Amino acid sequence: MAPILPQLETPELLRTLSVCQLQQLAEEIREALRHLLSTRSAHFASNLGVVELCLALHSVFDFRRDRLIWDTGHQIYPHKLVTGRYRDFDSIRTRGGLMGYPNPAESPYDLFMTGHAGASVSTVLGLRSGDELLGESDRHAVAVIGDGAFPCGMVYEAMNNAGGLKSNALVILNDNKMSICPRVGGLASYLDRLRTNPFYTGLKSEVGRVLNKVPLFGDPAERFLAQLKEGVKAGLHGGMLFEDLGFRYLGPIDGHDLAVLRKYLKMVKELQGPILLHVVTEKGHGYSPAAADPVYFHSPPAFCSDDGRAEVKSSSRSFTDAARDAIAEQMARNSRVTVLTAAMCQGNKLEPVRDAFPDRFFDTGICESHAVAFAAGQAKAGLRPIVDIYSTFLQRSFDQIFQEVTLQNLPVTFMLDRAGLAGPDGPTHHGCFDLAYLRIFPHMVVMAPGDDHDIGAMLDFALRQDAPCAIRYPKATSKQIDAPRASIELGRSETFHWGRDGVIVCCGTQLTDGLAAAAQLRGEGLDVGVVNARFVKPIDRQLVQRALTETGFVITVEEGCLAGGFGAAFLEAAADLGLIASNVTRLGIPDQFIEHGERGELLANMGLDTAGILRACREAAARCAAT
Ligand SMILES: Cc1ncc(C[n+]2csc(CCOP(=O)(O)OP(=O)(O)O)c2C)c(N)n1
Repeated sequence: MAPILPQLETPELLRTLSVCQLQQLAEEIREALRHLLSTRSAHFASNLGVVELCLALHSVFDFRRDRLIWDTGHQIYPHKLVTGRYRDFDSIRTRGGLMGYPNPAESPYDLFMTGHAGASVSTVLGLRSGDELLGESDRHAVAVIGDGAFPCGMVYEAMNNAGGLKSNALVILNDNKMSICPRVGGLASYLDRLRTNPFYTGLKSEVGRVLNKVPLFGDPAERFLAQLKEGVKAGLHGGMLFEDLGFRYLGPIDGHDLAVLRKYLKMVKELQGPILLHVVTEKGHGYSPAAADPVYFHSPPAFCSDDGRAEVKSSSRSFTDAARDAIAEQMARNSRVTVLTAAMCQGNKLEPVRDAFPDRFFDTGICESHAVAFAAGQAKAGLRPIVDIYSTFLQRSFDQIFQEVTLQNLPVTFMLDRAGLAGPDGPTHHGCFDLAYLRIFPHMVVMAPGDDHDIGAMLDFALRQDAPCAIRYPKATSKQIDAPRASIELGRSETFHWGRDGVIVCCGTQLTDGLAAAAQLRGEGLDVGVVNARFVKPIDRQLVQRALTETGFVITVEEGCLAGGFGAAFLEAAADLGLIASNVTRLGIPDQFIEHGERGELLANMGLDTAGILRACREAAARCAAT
């Protein structure tokens, strides 16, 4: 048969295809995904798992009017392929190309730009409510959410609301038994019980057969669905959680059987009130290495071999490795130290810590606000919890950092990974805001290591403080500065060299760029010093005083937003000290959301590399010379 995918300009065509043609299309989509992974790292296993679900949805609903939100959004690739983006697909996750997450600027079929888990049920409910109030109740609203995202607290806030509103909202639970790592917690066990229900396992084929005979609408369909539910309930030997919340529960059904999926979707389309359709899929479906190891294939490096594995390169150490090793060392030294992750054990490379200290390793699932409050409880009880978390996801815990941690002045340590530009994941994953949102809280100590050495030293320092501390570092290969190092002291920067003409004050790992720039400027006859700021809060006031009185110009450098960040803190300190700061240039992330692309190219684009620092120094020196 002729390939279908290249001809597919819009998803409307899907409604005219037979199940057989849809199956062929599913294969073509999987081939496109495999091909993509032969060129670059991308989300893979999750996308393989939703191919049939995506096709079934687009062939039953009309998402030009109906509403569809893919929770988190990392499993959006099949949706992109069938909504007119096949031709651009090879550009995905590259600068200027398609985003790896939903993006309304790319397509009207993407309603929200997302990347953080757990918001889909809320936004779908809001869309539905808006459509009802605006007289467009014919528009269906569908959220597809994975079992990893499903335990997010917000999902239950939304389900509670939906149950009360009795909204016509369809929530499809895509249950593949996995978050990035195997799912954890009580809800995971509950879903296991639903999945292993004898009614589902034993009668699966029977259901498929009966389903063909059931009319789609009206009383017979209702009776059929009621019977199914009774069967599931009987197998559960207990209450039905979702039904008790006001949802009508349907399933579990086979998420790779296009005929069954389409039949169910057509039926639920006609039903009133909130519905939870439980769809069982296999993460990595259709590519056996991914199905066998969905953790590795969640977002693997580009394929190099037939089994999809990447060549094992001489592994360069990353800041994430440095943080993990420092955590392991502290846990070995002190039995009160615990580590918490919110479903990011793999991303934070914590597996060896989990295996070495199973009693003191806590995976809360994708529940960042809970993780922080949980850590506060541990700290109050006398432990020394480390919350190991991506900068962007800690945003979910803003209020817990305020109330449970800093207001109580509890010694919780935050290790913020992926601080700064996260690269190809783009705006939802960049960690631009942490310096600004952490330094506002009384008691909080905020640090940014200048290199690999600082990470271990800062963690050691943090665990000796009687206060909350945060240490933020980027997603990058770690760098080590070859020079004698000062020990970490609260609120003290580290000066490598003082300059007559100017000083570069680096907050974070652009320190090596600052040193390289200063070395080059020396060759040009400019004496520019380099300082490792280390502390954003408390900021080193002695440094501020000296920089504004004993040298020509100051360049502050940070891989974080300029609004409220380190440079802003520097200017505030200058004002408090009554000093004029007109010779200060702040380099950092401008007041805009930053696109996706390789971290290096994004940094270069905003002048946060050696060349950018050089440029800023030369301009500042020229201004000084002119006055
Ligand atoms: C708030 C938040 N925390 C963490 C993540 C990182 N993350 C991305 S996908 C994922 C697993 C999601 O599991 P699930 O929803 O079951 O989807 P699957 O990949 O299994 O299809 C996690 C933890 C995130 N995107 N958002």
